[in-house]
Amino acid sequence: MLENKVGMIFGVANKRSIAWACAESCMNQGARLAFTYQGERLRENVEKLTREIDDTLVVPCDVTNQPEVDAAFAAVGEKFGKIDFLIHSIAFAPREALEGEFLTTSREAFLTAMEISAFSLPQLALAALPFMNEGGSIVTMSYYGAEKVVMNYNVMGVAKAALEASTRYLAADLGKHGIRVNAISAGPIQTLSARGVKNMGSLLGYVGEKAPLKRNVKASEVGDTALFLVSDLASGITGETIYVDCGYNIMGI
Ligand code: 0WD
Repeated sequence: MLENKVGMIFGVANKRSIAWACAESCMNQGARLAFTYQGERLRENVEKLTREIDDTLVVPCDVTNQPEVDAAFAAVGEKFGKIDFLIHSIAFAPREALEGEFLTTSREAFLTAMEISAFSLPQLALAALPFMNEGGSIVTMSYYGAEKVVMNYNVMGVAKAALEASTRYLAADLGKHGIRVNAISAGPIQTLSARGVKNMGSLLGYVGEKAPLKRNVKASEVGDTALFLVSDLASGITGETIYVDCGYNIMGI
């Protein structure tokens, strides 16, 4: 399905990362991929995970470092000559902002969460534009806390709301270039980032019971939806937020 397509994957921290599930789904369908990692801390993990992959590229890219972002795109452009799709699967907020009341969020935590979790989407889309000369597809990861209050999710919910709005504005800007932009609103999954949210364990239990499918979603299911969105099967879809949450979001009382 993705033969001759080149993708750039942001947000692999380890094998549990949603970005890694997306990468596996896309590679199974023939995509060639470039991976970025945030800082030396994660370099070894990503290099180990990607060691067996033929024809790949692994480059550092911390989104708070613009020269590093530019260098990452230049390296991918040089190796592959183009980018067909981009998976944006990164977010961050200081741990102390992910518990207690939203009311007391510091200016610093608010701005950090917004910069890394929301601004990075238009930032990376702009950097990708010169390389998406045959059109393209951009997919980002959101969460239900963007639209409803989820205890402890706090400033990350506000950042996800900005991310979903950014998805729509980018879709409007980039449609004329044949570039589609969509978000996946994933149900809770036990990953490194998720462990930063207080009481994640009980949230998983609650959601798994209440969701129509009576379970939590798997990272591979999010990966397969990302595959669909970057493939030509989704050629008429842009600006959407698609739920991959075992149906949790449709439930009322
Ligand atoms: O329940 C979940 N796990 C859900 C996650 C439900 C719904 C949405 N999401 C979202 C997250 O908010 C995030 O946007 O999915 C995305 C991926 O999250 P993940 O796979 O759950 O978490 P993880 O494996 O930790 O990947 C996120 C990565 C970072 O990992 P750590 O844990 O080291 O912070 O985002 C990257 C980093 O690799 N990241 C950055 N990348 C570039 N520059 C930066 C940065 N400044 N900061 C974090």
